[in-house]
Amino acid sequence: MNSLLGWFVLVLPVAAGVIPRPTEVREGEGRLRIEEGGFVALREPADAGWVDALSEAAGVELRMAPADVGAVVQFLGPEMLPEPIEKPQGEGYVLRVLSETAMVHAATRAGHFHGLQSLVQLLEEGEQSESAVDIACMTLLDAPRFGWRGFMLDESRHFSGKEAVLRLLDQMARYKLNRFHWHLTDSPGWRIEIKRYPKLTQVGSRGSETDRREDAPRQFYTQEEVREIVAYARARGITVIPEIDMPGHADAAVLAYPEHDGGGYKDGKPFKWSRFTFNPAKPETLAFLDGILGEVAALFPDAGVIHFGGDEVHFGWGKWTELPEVRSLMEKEGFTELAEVETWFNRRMAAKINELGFATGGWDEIAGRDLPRDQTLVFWWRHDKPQVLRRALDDGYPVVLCPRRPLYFDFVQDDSHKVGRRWGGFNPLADVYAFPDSLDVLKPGDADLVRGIQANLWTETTVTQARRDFMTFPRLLALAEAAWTPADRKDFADFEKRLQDELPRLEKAGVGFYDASRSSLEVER
Ligand code: TNX
Repeated sequence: MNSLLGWFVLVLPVAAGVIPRPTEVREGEGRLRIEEGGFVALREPADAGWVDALSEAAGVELRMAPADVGAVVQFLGPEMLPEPIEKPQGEGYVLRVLSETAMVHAATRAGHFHGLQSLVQLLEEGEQSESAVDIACMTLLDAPRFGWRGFMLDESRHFSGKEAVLRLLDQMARYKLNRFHWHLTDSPGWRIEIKRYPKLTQVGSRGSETDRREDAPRQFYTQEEVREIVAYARARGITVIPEIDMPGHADAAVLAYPEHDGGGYKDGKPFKWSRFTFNPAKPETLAFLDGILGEVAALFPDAGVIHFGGDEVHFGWGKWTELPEVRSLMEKEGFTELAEVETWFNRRMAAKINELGFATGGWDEIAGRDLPRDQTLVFWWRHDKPQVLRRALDDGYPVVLCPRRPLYFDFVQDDSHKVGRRWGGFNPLADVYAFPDSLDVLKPGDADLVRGIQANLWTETTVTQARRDFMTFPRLLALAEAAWTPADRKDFADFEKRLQDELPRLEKAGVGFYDASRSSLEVER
């Protein structure tokens, strides 16, 4: 019986559960037992929350170690690693589970934080008893494939609100995602308080894609809430990137301040959003946008990047020819096409963002505008235009890959689903997982410029939080593994197995998801 048990323990797969899959797992000998009341030695007392996270995962109460006490979990610098193990850098970590103690080695707080997440997942799947948990000994040597592992949330079409955002950040942190791109403004609603321009939220925050009533409730983040969310994210290793979309997707702002209207005619024809653009050439409008960007810069001091949209104006907006300020700009600069006006506007606003100390993020329309390569980040979204990505890379722009297919989470994930988008196909879990190795426009020499990958949840068709969850999970987990795990360690069948063990944990955390093995029904609203 004993020998049978021993054999059984030996063949138990090591680190079976960790998502995203670690770069390297070395099997150890024996098991580590963590008892009730065990000590955790932190690097910073401010990270006391890590002890709670470990306690919850272990199912036993652990305590912060006083100095010089033997701790069962220790966060250490890379210098404490025994020689033959390569020292972790940046966001990398080495987690050594030995029979007496577990040690997380890293050079940065982010590295320690990622190691913590792996240890939490190991403890959750450990052998838990009333007063102890035990886990197999092993060493994880782990580091991310990409530095930019992002998720974008559209708050304008439908508003998520603070509670949902904090919960999303918790989930992102668990799976080692590190960029939260916050799409805060768009045609249906303006969602961030700007003190200098109070009407942006008094007027512009009312309504949504599906609620066009003039007296619809206001929905936005106060500056205090923004600061709280940014700090919450920072504590979890996540940088929040604000997006203020311009010159298009401007209806909500223009409704509040009509003097900045650039018009909403598309190629001479009226369309749904009648105030779609800002006036791109009016000095007062540029000053207004500068004022907004100034407050945004102060609210997101560590963002590194301010995203200014730049999408879907299609290289000049038909209605602009009617604006006197545009006409005189064209005359003064000798422009013959509206596309030149859009380029001029992009360059003007990018210069402001750079002056504020940030790089400019923009949708892929901004490539080809000769913006400073070292201060611009291009978000490639038009999957049907691989040549745009190719050209941006050849031109030397750093890029984040977030093509509609397979990384737009407003696209359906199962062929039977009806409400979400499609474009010659849809975005099943397996396609998210296979990205970006499934892409054929990349060349080996692009590695330095490809900063990473990101999924975008546009919310036109996601009215409720239940549906936003349904569209986000479990694809967020596939995204996380695609962004973190080296290509040669990716294995979709193995991921699916780990995912089955993970779904009950999502459920416990109150997160909804799509699971074909239970029901293929779509959460439609
Ligand atoms: C395109 S992606 C847009 C968004 C929409 C999305 C819907 C991008 C830069 N613009 O405004 O919400 O498609 O899938």
